[in-house]
Formats: sequence, C-alpha cells, structure tokens
Amino acid sequence: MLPLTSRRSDPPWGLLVGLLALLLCVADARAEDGYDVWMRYVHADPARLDGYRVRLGDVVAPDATQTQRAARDELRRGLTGFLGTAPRLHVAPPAARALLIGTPESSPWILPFRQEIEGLGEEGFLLREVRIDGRDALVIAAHRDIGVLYGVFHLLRLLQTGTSLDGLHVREAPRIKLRVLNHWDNLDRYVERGYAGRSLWDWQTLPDWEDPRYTDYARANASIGINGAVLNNVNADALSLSPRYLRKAVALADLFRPYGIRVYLSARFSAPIELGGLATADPRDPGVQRWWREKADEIYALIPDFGGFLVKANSEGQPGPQDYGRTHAEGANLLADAVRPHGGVVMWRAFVYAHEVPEDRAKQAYNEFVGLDGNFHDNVLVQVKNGPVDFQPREPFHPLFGAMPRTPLMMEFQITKEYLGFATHLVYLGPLYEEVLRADTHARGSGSTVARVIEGSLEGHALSGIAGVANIGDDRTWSGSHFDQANWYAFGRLAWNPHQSARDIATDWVAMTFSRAPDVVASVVGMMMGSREAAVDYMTPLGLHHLMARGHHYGPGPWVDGGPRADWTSVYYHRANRHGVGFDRTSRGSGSVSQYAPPVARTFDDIGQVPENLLLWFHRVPWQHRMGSGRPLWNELVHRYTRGVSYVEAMQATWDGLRGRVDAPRHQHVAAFLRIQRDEAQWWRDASVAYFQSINGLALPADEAPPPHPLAYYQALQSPYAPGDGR
Ligand code: GCW
Repeated sequence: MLPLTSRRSDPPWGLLVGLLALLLCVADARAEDGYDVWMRYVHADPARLDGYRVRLGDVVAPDATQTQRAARDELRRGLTGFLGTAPRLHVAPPAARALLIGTPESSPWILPFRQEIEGLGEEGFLLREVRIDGRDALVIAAHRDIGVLYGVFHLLRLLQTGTSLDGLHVREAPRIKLRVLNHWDNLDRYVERGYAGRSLWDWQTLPDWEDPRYTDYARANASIGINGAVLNNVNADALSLSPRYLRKAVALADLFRPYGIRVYLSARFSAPIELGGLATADPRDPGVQRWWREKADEIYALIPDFGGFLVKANSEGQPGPQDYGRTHAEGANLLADAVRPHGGVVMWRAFVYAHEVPEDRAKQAYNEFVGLDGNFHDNVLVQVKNGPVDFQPREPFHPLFGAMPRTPLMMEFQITKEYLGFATHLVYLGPLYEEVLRADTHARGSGSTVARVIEGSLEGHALSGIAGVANIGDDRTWSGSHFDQANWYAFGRLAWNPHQSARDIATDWVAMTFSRAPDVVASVVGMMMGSREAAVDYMTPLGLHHLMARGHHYGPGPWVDGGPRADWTSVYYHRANRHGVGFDRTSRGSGSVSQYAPPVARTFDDIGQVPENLLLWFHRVPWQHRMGSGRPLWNELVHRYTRGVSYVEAMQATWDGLRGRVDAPRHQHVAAFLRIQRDEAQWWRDASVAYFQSINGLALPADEAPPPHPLAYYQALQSPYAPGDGR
C-alpha cells in the first residue's frame, strides 16, 4: 500500500527531513528555560533509534475531531523530537509495521479491539503491541478520543523514560473521576499564594487574544490526565459570573475542550445580591433559587460542558448559607440543583473555622460537616484539605476522610507551596501526597486508606474527585522554579491513580525533564525524595505546625502572637512554655483524637504510640521527654532543625556534582535557588532555636551551633513585599 500523507500527495521528503534536522539543531541550541516542562521530547539514544523508527515511523491516526487532531499533533511533535524525523502519517496501515491509534468509531483498524477495551470507561486506553493480518503494530485504542490522547501521552512518556516497548501491554483508566486544578487567581491577575508570577489568564485581552500558552497549559495537563480547571480564586469575585467574564471563560473552555479539560468557576455565595440586585442570598428564598438556575442556564448555553461550581462559604469572612441560619448542605444543594439539569457538580469546601468558636481549630470542619452526611444532593462533592489545619509541612490526615460515608469527599492538596518554601525551596511534594493517600482511616477496618475514600471504592461512590491548588503562573517555568514542575506533575499522576509511588513518579519526571542517564536520575530522585522531610525538619519538626510569619507566611515566626484572631498566631499552635511544648489534642486535651476511628484515635492518643513526626501535633510534652533516639525532646528538636539545613547542603553538593550533566541554564537556576533555600533553612533553624530557647531557658546540646543573632534580630526582620499574600 502506498504511504499516503493526510494532505499532500507527493511530499518532498528529502527537503522536509533536511529542514527538520535544521529545526532540531535550532531547538537543541535553544536555551532550556523550563517552558517545555516534562514534554521536551528530546532525541532517543542513538543505539535504539533504528528500532524505534521501525516501530513508530509510520502512523495511522484519525483527524476528524479536535481531540483527534490534538492526539495526532502531539504524536507528531513527540515522535519528531524523539526520532529526529517526522513520522509518516497514513490513512491505512502500510505494508510494514505501524502505530495505529483511534476508537472503534474513528478508525476501522481499531474495531477489532472493541472487546479488549471494554471496562476502560470514557477516559481509559489500551496500548499494546499486536500482530494483525500478519503485520506487527503498536495500537492505542480507547472508547473515546480523549482516551486515545491519554494513550498517546502515555506512549510518549514511555519513550522519554527509555522504557522498552517490547511486548507492551498497558491498560489504564483513571481511578478518580474529577482531577481538577484550583487556580486561586484573581481577576486582576494577582494569584493568592502564587509564586510563579501573575495569573496565566489575561482577562483583559480575553476572549480576543488566545495566548498560545493556554493551549500549552492544556497539553501539559492532559499529559498527566488532569481534566478540570477552576479558573478563579475560591475567595471569589462575583464578577466572574457576570456576562462579560463568562464570555472570557468561554474562550478558555473552547481551547481546553480538545484536551479533555472542563472549566469550572468559583462562585461567590452572595452573587445573587451583588450581580442580581436581590436583597438576600438565602438558599430558601425562591428568588435566589431562580437566580442560580438562570445563571446556570446562562453559563451552560455558553459552555455546554461547564464542570460546575467550587464554593468557599462561611470561611475566613466569605459569605455563606450560615449568614441566613442555613446549613452548608442547604447552601451546596442550592447551587447543585441549579447545575444538575446540565450534568454539573458542586464542589463545596469543608475548610471552615470560626474564631468566635473557642474550639480547637483542628476540630471545627469535622464538627461542622460530619452531621450533614447524607444531606447533600448527589451532584455535590465535599472538598476536604488533606489535613485538619491548613496545608502544613506535615499534618495528620483530615478526620473527615472515612467519616462521611454517604458523601463523596474530594481531596484538596496544595501544589503551590504556601507553607513549604514558596517556589525557591526544592521540596518535592510527592511523599506528602503519598503519605496522606496511604494513611489508613480504619473507617471500615484496616486498609480503609484515604486513597480508597476519595476514589470512591471504599464507600461505593461513582462520583469522585481530587483537587490541587495550582502552582502555575506566567513565569517562563510555569511553576516559578524547575523543580516545582514536579509537584504539578506528581499531583496529576496521583490524581489518575492515587496508589502510585511518589518515587516512581519522580523517576519518570526526572528522566523526562532533565536526563535519562541512570546516575543522574538516581541522584536527582534521591534529592527529591528526602526534600519534604528536610523542610519539615528545618521549619516545623516533630509535629509542630503553623509557625511561619504572619500574613504572607514567608519565613519563621514562632513568636507570632496577638492580632485579630488567636488561631492565626503561632503561640496558639505550639503552646510552648518553660515546661513543655505542643498542642494537647488527646482525650485529656482538646479531644481532637476522638474524631478518628478508634484504632487511629488510640494510636494518636497514646504518647507511647503516636508517630514521633506527629508528637507535638497531638501531645503537649515536657522538654525533657525521652525520644526514640534517646535524646531529650529539646535536644531532638534542635537536632532536627540542624538536620534539615544539612540536607539542603547535601542537595547542593549533589547538584554541584551534576554540573555538565544537566544543561547549564537550568543547572545555574536550580543552584541559585538551592543557595536561597540553604540560607532560608538556616534562618528557620536559627530563629526557631533562638525562640524556643528563650522560652525554655535550656542550654543548647554541646555539638549544636548557637544562632548567630539574638532572638530580637529575627523578630525584627520584616518582609512586606513577600509574594502571594492573601488580600
Ligand atoms: O491556607 C489558607 C490561605 C488562604 C486561602 C485559604 C483557603 C484562598 O492562607 O490564602 O484562601 O487557606 O484555602 O481558603
């Protein structure tokens, strides 16, 4: 059979190959600036190139729909980079082997796989080597175009990580239905807790100017299976729902649709007042109900596959149903009923706490929500942060997981590192996510992991979701640093399958992002895997939490006291005095342990059993308490602060050793950021040690260096322009 290209009849192959080679040289010479994230598609190892060319050089791919074209174009882009020449596109398999992609509807060559793809759902795919009609083929088959696109990205990942294609047989389907980024982006392009520049969404020039970055954003997300984006901050401006801004959202929705990404909006609960001119936003008011129905109808007329609303209500000053004496369930159901006819959902956040309530803040969300289980309509998900306080370097898992069996609970992770060193600290969050997802709630006996709660398998929910607060902005690196891309990546991969290992994900990411050389991969993965624990060590070891500077949260502030509310201070959380330190949340203290299933509660309640890394979260402990290491608590605390700094120094040494193995521009960028991290880790350690020493009056262990400055020096440091502050 003649190789037919899709459009031209007689392509000048020689010329094209020459041009491509030239382009590739130009591409190679181009500075690595991080823009391409993990989709760099660099040339294969010369030794394996011929084999790859035989398998991948001829492609049969449909191109009738936008998603089909996205898949075909990505394949062409990836293979061109990887093989050094563009693949030949055919309308039918050539005599030699070919790569065949499509759905039973889009391609007759995929029809024979109809049975084999059964059970893969709307987004799954099959990727395998087969023999059909005496010919070898690599096949990507799925029920829907989007599954094919995911399969293409999977294949490209295998190529980028140097994985053998021999006997390939992959069946993949996402375990979580809604895999969503939450952008805390304001309409003026300020990003709350954003450390990667301004918002990617240029509301001023939308909808007319469709920045190509919007499409690259969608590609990057689709490559890891993210299928939703909430465009605006949960501290929402009602204007996002106005006709003017909806038209802008339409443009983004249209650009994202081919990549399987639905657009969602954060809804301000009082929008019926602000936009609709109503006197109330009471969920029981018929006028309010009508307003939301009409608003939903208006949105769906513009964006037929609009995902739905995300709502922060009665939290940190946001309006909500409690303003009218109604419950969170009534508030959520009001919006859910409005979007239900269109197939939309409401993601209602459980991040609520009130300083008027004298209760331990860690207990409040549970107290507020647990009794509402069963009251939410079936298109509502309750979105719960991973821990009960607020995205701290380490928290126990949130006690709501496993405690609301009749409600789909959505996980909310923070990808942007508000409490983990902003964009300048190399902190790989994979281990944090993994720790939470693997935590056992014991809700239905042992093995009731948080992952099983959120994927819906534990309690039999068809609707399931996971959200990540995005770390994306208009910085050239997207995430504010090269290594923060790994956190976006890991979030997406774990959203697809929350049972994966953070180490495996890091291994893929490094191979795709920096180098496939095994020694480079091993060194960089090694750095990454310990980096989160290091941040815990130099910021808040042993279960300490919420000790950063006020407001912007940049740098240490264990002395923070006073101000508008106690639960926004550090002293509220560490409760240190001459005798001891820690928050007593045991059955003798605030009792927050009782919010966990009995086996978990017993472990946390018992100072002999609680994991040391959560000791001061749950217990108030004398400074002399003997730790597992044999050291008294005070010595152990100082030891850990110092250990955190040492880890950063070790990362610096490892990274220095990679000079010449990683391209110079990114090597220098990372090295500079590691210097910042080292200095800030030291700052955290010294300020914290000086502070706690001022409280307990104890001598430093003999081998520990005293902080170079008195406490007053650290307390006087101000950072009025630290980025990302809430407004
Ligand atoms: O962690 C806190 C942040 C706020 C944020 C809030 C929330 C969007 O400091 O900036 O507001 O959580 O999650 O609602």
